[in-house]
Order: sequence, then structure tokens, then C-alpha cells
Amino acid sequence: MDAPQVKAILRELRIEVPSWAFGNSGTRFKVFAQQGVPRDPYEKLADAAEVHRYTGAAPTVSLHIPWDKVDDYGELAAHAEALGVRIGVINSNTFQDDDYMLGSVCHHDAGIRRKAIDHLLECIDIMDATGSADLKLWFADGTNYPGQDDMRARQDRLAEALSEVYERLGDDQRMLLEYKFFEPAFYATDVPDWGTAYAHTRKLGPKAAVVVDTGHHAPGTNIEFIVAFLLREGKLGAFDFNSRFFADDDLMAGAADPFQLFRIMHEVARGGGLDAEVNFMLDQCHNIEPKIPGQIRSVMNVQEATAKALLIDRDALETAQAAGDVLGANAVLMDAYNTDVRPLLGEMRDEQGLPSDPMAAFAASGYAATIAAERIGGAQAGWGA
Ligand code: PSV
Ligand code: MN
Repeated sequence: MDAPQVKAILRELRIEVPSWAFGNSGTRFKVFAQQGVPRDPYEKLADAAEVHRYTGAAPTVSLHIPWDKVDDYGELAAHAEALGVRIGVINSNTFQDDDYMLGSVCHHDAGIRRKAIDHLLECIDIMDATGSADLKLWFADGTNYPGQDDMRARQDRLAEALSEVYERLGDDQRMLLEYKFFEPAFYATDVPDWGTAYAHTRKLGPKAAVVVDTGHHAPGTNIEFIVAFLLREGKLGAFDFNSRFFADDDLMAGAADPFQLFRIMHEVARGGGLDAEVNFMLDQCHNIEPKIPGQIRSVMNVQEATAKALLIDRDALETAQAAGDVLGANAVLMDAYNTDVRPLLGEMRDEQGLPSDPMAAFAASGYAATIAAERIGGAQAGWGA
């Protein structure tokens, strides 16, 4: 693919930002408060809009309920539009209520399961009110000890809950099921891997698909294989981008392993994932770095990885593969990966009337100092509020 074609595709690439990236976050050891952090969902949207203002590539914002609960969702959606962005995916939360200690939709107690399902149905009401098309489901459900609960029965309960939620979806709405191999459950997680998520969503029907969160796999897992497989089956619904050195570190996308992100974006592009309805979102926590620049940098990292992936000479790759030319095929990939695409992306932004260096432009805008001065009093939003 030549440079104009790469730019044409990248101009269309949309990367969603999560409302919670702008609130305070941390580890279980310490949450460090930062200056100017939003106090409510309205201020989170204002910060999210800054990411879009400087990148032109992040026009939608994921909400997490109840962290982003408001009285009037129509008003929240209008506020977003006034800022130049829209509400994206609605993320459910069945992991922070005391009732969910032993699970939510997989809990042994039907009353707790009812409460969790009702929350998921409420999230669809919020989708209706905000115009959101996607419900994202991640279940912390699982067990810590062998024998603690019946793993098979938990799968039955999960299937029953998912099917009730599926029935409630509107014609243009989807449910996206996210998997994670461990944490907070340490012995058995109820949706631990893509196979489990795939089997459930396949049974549910076309409005259900799988979410791949890059931080949710065992070390060494070949995530690009999962991407290729799910795209082939029409079941890749969304990405939670982030990066990690150890477990679910939630670091900036492309920071820990840019080569992995490049390999993933190659399979996304090859499998038609850039044209399909795959939602690309940054599920990240900026614990020690400033949050808005952290998101801007992540958007740019995804763009760079995608540009490099699109530069792969696919004809040369196929020829080398068909000839069994191991080194030649690998060299085609590495040539693209080793290309410096920053000038091309700068040029694309210029052509779009955007700053060619979004990081520098945000830094020069004075926005960070303004919110630090203005957002005094009130409770800063945090992961969990
Ligand atoms: C779980 O670790 C997860 O990746 C899910 O997407 C949650 O909803 C999200 O983190 C919250 O940050
Ligand atoms: Mn996630």
C-alpha cells in the first residue's frame, strides 16, 4: 500500500477513549491524586474532547456505569455533542458492589443474579437514552478455591443471564463479551479466555461478539492469532487497548510492546477489521503520567502501529510465503515495522487541519493549567467513582 492509501485509511480510523482514564487511578497500594482531575462525568467528557481536538481520531467516549451515573443521560449526550464528541460503548459494572463478592451473573444465589441482570438491563436503557450501540460486559466472576462452587453450574447461570440480556437488545445494538484469564478470581474465572467468550456469543447470535483486551492473556499468548480467528468468524466486536509487562498493567497502548501492537494491527487490517464494526477503545489507567497526554500518546501509538501494518508489502509477503522463504517473508514484515511513519502521520494531520504534533499542541494550549486552577473543591473522580 502506498502512502496516500495509508493516509486515506488512517483518516477513518476511530479510537474510543474511556471516561475512567481521566479520573484518578492507581494500584492496590496507592492512588496518587493529580491536579485538575474531573469531578463528574461532564468534566470527564470535557477532557475526552481534548483528545479528539488534537488528534481528530477520538470522537467517542466509553462510559462505565455506575461510575458515570447521572440523572439525565439525554442531557449528558447533548453535553458530549456540544463538546464535539459522542457517547460510545456503555460498560457495565458487576464487580464493585458488596453483593458480588462470590460473583454476579454466576452467583449461586438467584437474588444476586437477578440484581446483576437488572443492572445490565439498566445499561441498555442508558444506551437507548444516549444513542450508544454497544454494551460491554466484563464479569469478575470466578472462584478462588477448588471446590468453592460448581464450575459447570456457573456456566449455565452465565448462559441464562446472557440470553436474557441479549433478548432485550434493540435491532441496532450489540453486546460485547470481554474475557480475562485471572484477577480478581485466582483459581477459576468464569469467562477466562476467548474460546469461552466465543462459544457463548456464537450461541447467542449475531448481535453478540467478543472483546479482546490486550492485557487479559497469559504471557506469551499470540494475540494476533486470536484476532485473526475471531475476524474470520465475524466475532471480533471490540478491542480494549492497553499494554503490559506483567499482567493487566493497563499501561499506554503500544508502550510496552509496540511490535505486538503492529502484529495485531496487521491481522486486524488483513481480516477486514478496519472496515468492520470493530470498536477500538483505550482501556487504560494513567497512574503516574498526566492523563490527557497519556490518551493522546496512546491514540498516536495506535495510529503508528496501524500505519506500519498497512505499509506491509502484501504481494511480496505472499510471494515469499508461497516460496517457503522464511527469512524473506519475515524481512517483508520487519521492513514495514522499521519504517519511521511519523512524518507520514504529521503530513496527514496537516492535511486534515490538525496539529502535526498533537502532544506539543496540547501542552501549548494551557488546558492542563486551566483545569488545575478551576477544578477546586468537590470530589475527584477515581477508578470506582
Ligand atoms: C477488567 O480488567 C477491565 O479490563 C474491564 O474492561 C473493565 O470494565 C475495565 O477493566 C475497567 O477498567
Ligand atoms: Mn478491559
